[in-house]
Amino acid sequence: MPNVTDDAMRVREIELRRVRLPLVRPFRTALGTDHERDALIVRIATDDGEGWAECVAPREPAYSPEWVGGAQAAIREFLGPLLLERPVDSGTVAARLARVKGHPMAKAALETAVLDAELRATATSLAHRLGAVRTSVECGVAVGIADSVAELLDEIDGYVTAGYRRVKLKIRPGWDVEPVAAFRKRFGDVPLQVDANGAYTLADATALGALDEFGLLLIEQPLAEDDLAAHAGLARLIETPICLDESITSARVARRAIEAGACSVICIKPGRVGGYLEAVRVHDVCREHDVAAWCGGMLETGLGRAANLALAALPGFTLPGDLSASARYFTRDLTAPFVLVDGHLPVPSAPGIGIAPEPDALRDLTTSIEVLVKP
Ligand code: NPG
Repeated sequence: MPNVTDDAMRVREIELRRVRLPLVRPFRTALGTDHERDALIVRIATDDGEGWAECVAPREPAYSPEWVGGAQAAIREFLGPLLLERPVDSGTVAARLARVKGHPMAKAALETAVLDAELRATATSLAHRLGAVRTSVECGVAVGIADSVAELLDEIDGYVTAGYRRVKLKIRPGWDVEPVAAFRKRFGDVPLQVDANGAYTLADATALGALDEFGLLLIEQPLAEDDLAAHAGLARLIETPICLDESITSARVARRAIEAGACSVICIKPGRVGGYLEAVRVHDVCREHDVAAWCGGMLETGLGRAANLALAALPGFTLPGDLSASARYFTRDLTAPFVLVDGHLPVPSAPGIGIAPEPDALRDLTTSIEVLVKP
């Protein structure tokens, strides 16, 4: 295990706080329907100051094996004690936590909190630390499955009018060609991509090939996450570029997927790969192979969004991300709201992740608090 550097800091306390934010409209996907965001917010207290992070684990283990209650338990039982044990710095958090298998979203939250504390103490922004080259990023919007195509088009109309630079439609068998064709008819060549969350099989190749004529930017995770070979097979059968999300759990897997011909685009989510530092390594693999990348979203509050904006400002993020304004998700965000300006959101430039929860919002939205200290 790598040695901690002179910059190592002692984590005195880990606060695990659950917050509940109703969504402005239900978000329906092939995985289920979300009505609210039940998020785990991590705050660490160190000798050098505090650090904040949002754990992206969703309410149910439907996207991946992780869920918010499980992430909290993993931190309480195993990951938290490892972090509290002795001083640590951001570059060694992942190695410290590696003896616990899995739980990338829980690990990512702890690493981000350490990064935030470290960067605040040295007045450095996360964007600078990660290698950002932009001060604002182009935004896309993800649109859930609707009750009817007419309702879907109405919802999208609001987003296109608001200035989003690309739209992502959630699809599943029976809700694919029809909404895509209707979108093209109504919105012309507005950049469009679709996300299946693994709902198809290779036997659906003909149905997926029917999307070829619509000039989509990409189809995200059409098949099962553990089947790179099937994605490589599908890539030979359809023209729409294949993007992987759930399948990409590390930089090593990203390299393998690209080399296997399983994808030509990658959606990078820090929580899915265990943190922002590994997310940068996935980004580097994409650049090395000339593979397009974009930053995914998991209905984060402003806290998680701030950090995602820093990541999306790296040069290899060549497509708009699932990075939307606070108002697309919540009537009241946990932080000062992110507001879309000309289809872009600003990359936070203040130290650390560049934002902290608003005290009143934090108080009003909290449903429970648990504090871990060194035994
Ligand atoms: O804008 O944050 C956003 C939502 C983007 O569609 C989105 N996320 O499958 O990528 C996904 C999906 C998701 C949301 C997955 C929540 C898991 C939890």
